[in-house]
Amino acid sequence: MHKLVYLSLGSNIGDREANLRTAISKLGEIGNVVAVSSFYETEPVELTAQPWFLNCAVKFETEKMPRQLISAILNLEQSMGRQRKQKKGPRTIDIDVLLFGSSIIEIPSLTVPHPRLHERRFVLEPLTEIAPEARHPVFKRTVRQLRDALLPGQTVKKVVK
Ligand code: PH2
Ligand code: MG
Ligand code: MG
Repeated sequence: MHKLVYLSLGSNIGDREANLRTAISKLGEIGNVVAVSSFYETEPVELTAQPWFLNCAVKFETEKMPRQLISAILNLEQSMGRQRKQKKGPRTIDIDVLLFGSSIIEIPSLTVPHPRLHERRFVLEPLTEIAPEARHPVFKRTVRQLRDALLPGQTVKKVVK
């Protein structure tokens, strides 16, 4: 039984666009990439003294269970040279699980829905592009409603090509 999963991808070290594209192609080894949002140039939040990010959202199908999925994702990040020097600091690639079907998951390595999903424009703007009607299983709001309820502040710019 496959599950529909939404992911947030981000990079702010090196060739950010190439990093996102490499990660998306490697995700194809873990499951099936169904849709990819535009790429967004985004102001860093939480830890603000770092370079701007390139972020996108990915719609993804996988047969893996949550524990297997997160371990495959961590391996993927590692294979792309991700180093964990500073919490929320600069990274070549970060892949976060936003939604896993309509499941609510609380295990040491993974909390789903992502605990900060609803307050991050860099997540909700790309996610609204590919999944406006997906529903947050805790807040019972759609992604579009969460996006529309964001307070102004964080700058995100769609990269137009
Ligand atoms: N990731 C963080 C912290 N802050 N800011 C932006 N704009 N994009 C990110 O992906 C991001 C961030 C921790 O994972
Ligand atoms: Mg993250
Ligand atoms: Mg992460």
